[in-house]
Amino acid sequence: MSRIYDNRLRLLQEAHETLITRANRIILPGNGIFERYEYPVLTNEHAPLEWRYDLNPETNPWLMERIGVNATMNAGAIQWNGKYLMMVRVEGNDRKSFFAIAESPNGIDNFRFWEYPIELPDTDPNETNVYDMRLTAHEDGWIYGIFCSESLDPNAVPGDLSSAIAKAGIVRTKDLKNWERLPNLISKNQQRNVVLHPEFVNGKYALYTRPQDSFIDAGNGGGIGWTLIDDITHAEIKKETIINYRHYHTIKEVKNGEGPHPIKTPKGWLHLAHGVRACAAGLRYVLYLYMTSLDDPSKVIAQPGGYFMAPVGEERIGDVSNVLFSNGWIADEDGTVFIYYASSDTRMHVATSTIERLIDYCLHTPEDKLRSATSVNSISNLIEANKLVMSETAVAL
Ligand code: M1P
Repeated sequence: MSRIYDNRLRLLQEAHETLITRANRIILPGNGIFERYEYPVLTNEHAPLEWRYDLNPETNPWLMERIGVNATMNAGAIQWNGKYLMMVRVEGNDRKSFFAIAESPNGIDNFRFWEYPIELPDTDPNETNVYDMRLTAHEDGWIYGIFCSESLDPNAVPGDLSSAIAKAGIVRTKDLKNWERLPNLISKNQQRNVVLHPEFVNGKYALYTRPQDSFIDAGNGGGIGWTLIDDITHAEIKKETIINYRHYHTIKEVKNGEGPHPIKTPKGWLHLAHGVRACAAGLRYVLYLYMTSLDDPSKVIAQPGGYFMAPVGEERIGDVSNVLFSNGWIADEDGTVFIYYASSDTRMHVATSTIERLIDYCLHTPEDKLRSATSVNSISNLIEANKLVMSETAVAL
């Protein structure tokens, strides 16, 4: 082996191991609702060296990278055998995304990819790209993954190489290793951000949907939809109802999509979603929370106004800047919630909170009443209430 090869291998292995085993640090005091962490939990550099380098000194004497990884983003998440797993959207330098599982012992650092990426059953030669898988451990005993399956629009005019079709692909597994591909969701609209509810509703499978008129534009697609499915092995949308609408001059004016599947809490189903607005710099993606009824998961019972998380600092910058996107979170038995979110379509982060705090946030944050005057009113009401508390505290002292 040449000295160049030997030195580079040692440097690469040391740098990789140092990155993966780096301890993450909570950033305090935060806003009381959740805490961010100092380092991203996953970057393109976390991808195993074996995926990227030909490690044979005969065929790669300079130890050059042969297959580049561009981004690690938009990960589904699940707890598995006491470990925290992300189903990561890995994007290669060739722009193709694929899925790979990264595992951590504690949910906040030491995420390490499994040896191989997921080899999805390849059932459709027109399927060009796959991404943004939501994992749901359903009460039927299967773990489902629903993801976006993208292909070139067959009706695109000659020369238009951008128009695409988004469908919801469905896979299921019992061990996260062997995956069964089910037929794509049949829908009259294009679909992205489709999420399986973890319980049967009226004896049927329930899906959160996001109908859209075209690949990019929601068009008449009003927001987050809801549909009941008779047979998940031949899933078809027969009736779709919008349960969470887009609104003028809100964080979800342009697009509105469900994140991971909701978490069941004593006060209702807790939902994490993304809202999109347009501005001079392009689209701005933020995360928000809402709650639905335990009796009817399609009935909204709490909608705190504004965003829950928006990009800050380095999160603002990346391949698609000004984007936070989440399709994975994990609730521990002790009530801790690990929120996995991607920034700017580039890297994965974690934030932590608790079920109790997130419910409190949902139930006590004023709703967006859709006008500046009503927003000022909410602030004035808070100031008045605070004055009362402060004067009572002063009297007590
Ligand atoms: O680039 C931002 C996001 O754009 C799309 O989001 P949506 O489905 O809401 O339109 C997706 O391509 C998503 O993966 C991406 O992060």
